[in-house]
Amino acid sequence: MTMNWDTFLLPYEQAVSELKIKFRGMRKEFQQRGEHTPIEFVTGRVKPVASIQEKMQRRVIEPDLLEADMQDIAGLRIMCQFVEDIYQVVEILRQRKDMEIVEERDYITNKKPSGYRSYHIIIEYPVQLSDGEKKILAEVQVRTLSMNFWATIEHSLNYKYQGEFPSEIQQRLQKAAEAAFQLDQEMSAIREEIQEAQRFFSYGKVPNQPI
Ligand code: 0O2
Repeated sequence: MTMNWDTFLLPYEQAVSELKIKFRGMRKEFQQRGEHTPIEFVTGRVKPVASIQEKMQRRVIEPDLLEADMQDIAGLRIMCQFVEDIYQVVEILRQRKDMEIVEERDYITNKKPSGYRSYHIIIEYPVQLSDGEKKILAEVQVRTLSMNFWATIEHSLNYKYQGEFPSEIQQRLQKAAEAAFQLDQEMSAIREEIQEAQRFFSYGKVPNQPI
């Protein structure tokens, strides 16, 4: 079976564009209210055809099962400042009416053997096409800036070494993952102190009157 990739990927491209706008809109809402935003920035991509084909071979996925079996053809990434923000984002996504969560994978509490940490959510998202609605799967990865830093570097090294890291590099990556985790913990502790101080100083302050 020969695939027409442009036609096949069109709804995925639409989903990625729409979801990027929606997630960035969430950030704006928090900012407009003058609140701490749990979303620092958002990226998205449609998996390149070569990567889809490589994964089809590796996982032995037949073309007619591609839509159901490959959940990350549409991929969104939400970056947060703090680990607590990740769980707030997850909760917001659970409440949304325009998408349905079909699976959650918590690689924060259960880090991958590589040291990888992130919260993955598989959603079913309806795209409106000229001939009707099509529900597609998308993977939303929610992570801190620190987790993203580590994952970006590890991912690019993976390309260089094709997943077969020399043991010294493997060990250094593990250590770096641990350092990234420590950084997140320190930042969370500082955040709590800042919030505590803000509560103390705002006590008795007259709030802004609405216009
Ligand atoms: P991309 O688009 O280049 O990031 P699999 O895809 O077979 O590895 P599965 O079960 O389909 O695994 O999905 P999983 O593990 O929930 O998520 C896969 C995606 O998570 C990967 O996509 C990465 O984006 C990210 N990921 C998972 N493990 C690691 C890791 O050890 N290091 C890094 N840097 N990222 C990881 P792809 O397929 O790599 O594509």
